[in-house]
Amino acid sequence: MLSVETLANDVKLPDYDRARLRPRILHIGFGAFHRAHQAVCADRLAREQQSDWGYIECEINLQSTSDLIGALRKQDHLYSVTEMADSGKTSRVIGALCAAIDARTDGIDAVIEAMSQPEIAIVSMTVTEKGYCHHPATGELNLEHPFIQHDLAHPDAPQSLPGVILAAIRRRRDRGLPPFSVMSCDNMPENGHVTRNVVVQLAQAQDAALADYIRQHLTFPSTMVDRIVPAMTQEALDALGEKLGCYDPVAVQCEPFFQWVIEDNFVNGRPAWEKAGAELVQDVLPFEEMKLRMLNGSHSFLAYLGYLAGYQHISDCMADEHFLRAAHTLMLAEQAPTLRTQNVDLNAYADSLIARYKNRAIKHRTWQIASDGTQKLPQRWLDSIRWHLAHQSRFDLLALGVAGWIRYVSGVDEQGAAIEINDPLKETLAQLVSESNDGEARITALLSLQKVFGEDLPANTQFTARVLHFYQQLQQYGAKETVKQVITS
Ligand code: NAI
Ligand code: CS2
Repeated sequence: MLSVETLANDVKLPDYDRARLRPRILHIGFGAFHRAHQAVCADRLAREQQSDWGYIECEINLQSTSDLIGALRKQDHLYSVTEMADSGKTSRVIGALCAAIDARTDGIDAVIEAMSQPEIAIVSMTVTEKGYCHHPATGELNLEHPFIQHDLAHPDAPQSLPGVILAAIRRRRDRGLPPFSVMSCDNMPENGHVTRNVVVQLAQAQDAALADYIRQHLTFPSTMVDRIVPAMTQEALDALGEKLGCYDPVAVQCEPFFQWVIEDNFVNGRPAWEKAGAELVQDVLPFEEMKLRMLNGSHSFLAYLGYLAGYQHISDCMADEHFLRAAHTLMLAEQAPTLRTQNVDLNAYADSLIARYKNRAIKHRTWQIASDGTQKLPQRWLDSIRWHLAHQSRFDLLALGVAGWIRYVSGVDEQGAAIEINDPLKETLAQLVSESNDGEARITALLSLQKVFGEDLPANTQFTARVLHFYQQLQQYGAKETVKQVITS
């Protein structure tokens, strides 16, 4: 347990009056990223600007097996964040959290009730792409999703993120309380619009007047969020405990880099985030697209091809000059031309991403980034591929990425060992794989997933032929050699 008494001298502590904090933001999804990003920003504001914006942390994921909220409560809602650079590590204890609720132990009504307190002005979330229960290809609510089906039948005891937000909006409206702003901090393009869509569409299916109320009174600002925060392992926690002077089960490690671009559109006030390193803008989309395609797009490429090549971490991929060049070329030759970004030096941005990927102090597993591919591919690769098809330009690395993903979800690595696939459509993927012969039939089967590839891409022979070509190269030469051939040809 984190204990302030035994902490090493070089660990920075919250040196402000924590009792001054008010629970004004409720965050859903107490994952590694939120702990190292938004909570750090609130801590800095409290420390440097005497801000009183504190957090209530909530978990609504009934399938989760971790007890981070329980551990956090035991240590007075304090935990540590350690920034890791090749040049050294710095640790800080974060004090911006006021309370924490876990739906599994406290019940979902405790979460909805906390969201319905008059002081709550913002509800934010990091629940991974799959938490939105939407169709990744279209951004529309998936009405067949089991959680959504449940919530339609039990609107007062919801299980899905849209259902929980909706129940709280209803309760606040019925009590005559002002609405809150809803801010997604997940890696999706127009994440505010996706969140608004799923909440309004669920409301529409239940109560049209409530849907109208949301359209008129709530805002869903979009955000671009960036900081590499790998999942903690037991080994990392143990090693960190030595450095901290006590074992902190809620600890996270991250890179020093931090970026947060926020659409300035809040109905009930907001912290002065701009005083703690965030940028408040009118339109986040160009920033989101740039980050999703150049950073996340190259990350996913390195994840699938790197995993197949036997590289455990992103920094291991960077030690292979062909993988490094492939990632850099993917960013600049195949992603940058598709962007609407203006006034940003994309060459410098690509260089800075490569420098971040080289950070060996960060152990970011290719396997972790390879998870949930069905939720990530559309915004990271497929929209860019559509752009290239429309402009008749080359997209070899993107096509190789898709071939690598198909090879990866086939479930067997290049040494014949099983790959542990982590994806909400895992069963569907396994079925498509088992019912198709390896080769062209496998490509056709997986690209037929309309939820991911839409109707247009599977019907485009230029696209399917390119993917098939690289799939065959991967079968024949393996990932390491194929990346080398593509980048040196
Ligand atoms: P994590 O695995 O530590 O946390 C995931 C969180 O999502 C947990 O709180 C979990 O309970 C919740 N969750 C998962 N499925 C859910 C569902 N169906 N309904 C409600 N909650 C659900 O992952 P981490 O690192 O915190 O990343 C979370 C998200 O944050 C990513 O998917 C991404 O969108 C965003 N992000 C992550 C970055 C990173 O480097 N880790 C950087 C930038 C953004
Ligand atoms: C990664 C991201 O897990 C993934 O899919 O690409 O979480 C990435 O680390 C962040 O977006 C960096 O900000």
